[in-house]
Amino acid sequence: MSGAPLSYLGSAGSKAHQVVPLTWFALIVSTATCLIFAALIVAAVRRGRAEGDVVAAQAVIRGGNGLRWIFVSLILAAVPIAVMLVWTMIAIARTGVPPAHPALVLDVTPQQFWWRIRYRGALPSDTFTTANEIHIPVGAKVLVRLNSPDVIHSFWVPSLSGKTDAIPGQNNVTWLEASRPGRFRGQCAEFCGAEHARMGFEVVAQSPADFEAWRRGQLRSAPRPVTTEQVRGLAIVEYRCSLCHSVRGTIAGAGSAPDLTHLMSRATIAAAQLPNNPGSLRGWIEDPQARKPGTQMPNQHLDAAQLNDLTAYLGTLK
Ligand code: HEC
Ligand SMILES: [Cu+2]
Repeated sequence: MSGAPLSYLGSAGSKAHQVVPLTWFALIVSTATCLIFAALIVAAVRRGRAEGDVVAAQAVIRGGNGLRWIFVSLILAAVPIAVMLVWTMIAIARTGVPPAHPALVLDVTPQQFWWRIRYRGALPSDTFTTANEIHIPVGAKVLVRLNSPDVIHSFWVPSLSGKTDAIPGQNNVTWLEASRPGRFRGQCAEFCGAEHARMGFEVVAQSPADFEAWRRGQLRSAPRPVTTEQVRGLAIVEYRCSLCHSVRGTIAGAGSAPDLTHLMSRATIAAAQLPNNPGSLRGWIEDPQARKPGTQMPNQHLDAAQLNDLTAYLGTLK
């Protein structure tokens, strides 16, 4: 159950560690209550049948001490509710306030239907943009600043953190801290249009050394194309794709679509919908609407030779 990608019954970070035990407590208490009530109702019905006509004639018999049961059950109900109330308040206090001194600050900008992620560094040269895959070091408190350029979306990584809306014109903040390495699935949790359900992302929690290696890799510009295929591929990117995408180190510098500079370093494409392999990449570029109807990337009507050149070039963007 807690192995499902979007399960909220397992936790991998300090925020979720606060919430998951409370969830189990509420689940167990409510299930037990339902079962006890069902059993009592069945017992009452059977007892009524057994006593036969006497009960039928006198539906309500006010016996000696019936009220006592009501008091007892009120107390029995009040105890778990009070526990849940206090426990919830503690959990909110521990998860609600973002860290004052985060180790990492990310600007996450969800838009129809993918996630832009900007890593802020101390210097402009330490700042870079990527998409749909958030890398964080294990044990670091990460501040996530959310804003939306179009409609309301919601940032949700069940095993690390609850939902926080991204609202146009408003800066919302949330935070993450992973307690172990792993890949954790995230999802847009606010209906935002046709492909809302296919607007996923992944959080990759890594050891600080692996994270640093990844970060340095992301800061690099794209390598120059080498083969003639790759050279033609870059020309197509600059001519056909640079309206929306950017590849740092080339003249493609637009920001309305995922940054492709290190496309090959990501495990998935199209907001965690397709595995990132040459076949699905080619299929995506050939006809994005067939893979993700309603996506904001248009069909470029490229022929087979152009698709070959493009995939050859995109393959170099590691
Ligand atoms: C009109 C704008 C536009 C143009 C032109 C465009 N794209 Fe896109 N592209 C997008 C958008 C928007 C997305 C995000 C789609 C989504 O996930 O819903 C995208 C996604 C992608 C992705 C997946 C990236 C990822 O990490 O998920 C690739 C690869 C890609 N485009 C390649 C290309 C190539 C190659 C071209 C040129 C032949 C191109 N695009 C032209 C808008 C565009
Ligand atoms: Cu969304």
